Amino acid sequence: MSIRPIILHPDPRLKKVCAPVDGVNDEMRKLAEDMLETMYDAPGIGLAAPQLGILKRLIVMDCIKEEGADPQPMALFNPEVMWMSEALNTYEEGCLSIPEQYGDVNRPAEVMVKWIDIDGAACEAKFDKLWATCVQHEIDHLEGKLFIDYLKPLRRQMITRKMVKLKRERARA
Ligand code: K2U
Ligand code: ZN
Repeated sequence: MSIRPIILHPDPRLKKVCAPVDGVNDEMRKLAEDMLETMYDAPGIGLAAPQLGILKRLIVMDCIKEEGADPQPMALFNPEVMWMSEALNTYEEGCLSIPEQYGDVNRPAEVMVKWIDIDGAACEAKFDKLWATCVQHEIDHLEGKLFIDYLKPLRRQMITRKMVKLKRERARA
């Protein structure tokens, strides 16, 4: 298992539509493990393959935040939203590719998602609360969409300008 560097916005790889995973093989299982290790190290509650520069439709999540509760790591290959509730939920989102920046995003409160799991089995489940927000945030990454795309243009531009400055400073360090 290895912790891999997380790509920071702005980066063209974060704006691409990712290709489906054709077959859950050992290479894809290793990638899922590395993504989970990278996510826990960040720390975060979700991570999408394009955030590691791999333009494949794979996301990982573990939205269990209660101290002492058992972790609930999930790897979802080729996730698809099959149904969305009409009810919406607002959550102040962040992103590991846009550190220290937050903004309110409205999303459907519940979603039904189907995917292929780490054993290659077809799965389907309904997500609510933070899991629903997270799975939609991660599937957006597979479509090249970031949470800042839901914010007002001026706020999005201000965040992007801050990230350009941060990346320039990190490159100099
Ligand atoms: O995709 C990512 O960058 C991972 C995000 C996922 C996420 C963002 C907003 C709301 C839910 C999930 C990171 O986990 S951001 C860090 C974080 C940690 C705890 C709670 C919310 C966000
Ligand atoms: Zn993100």
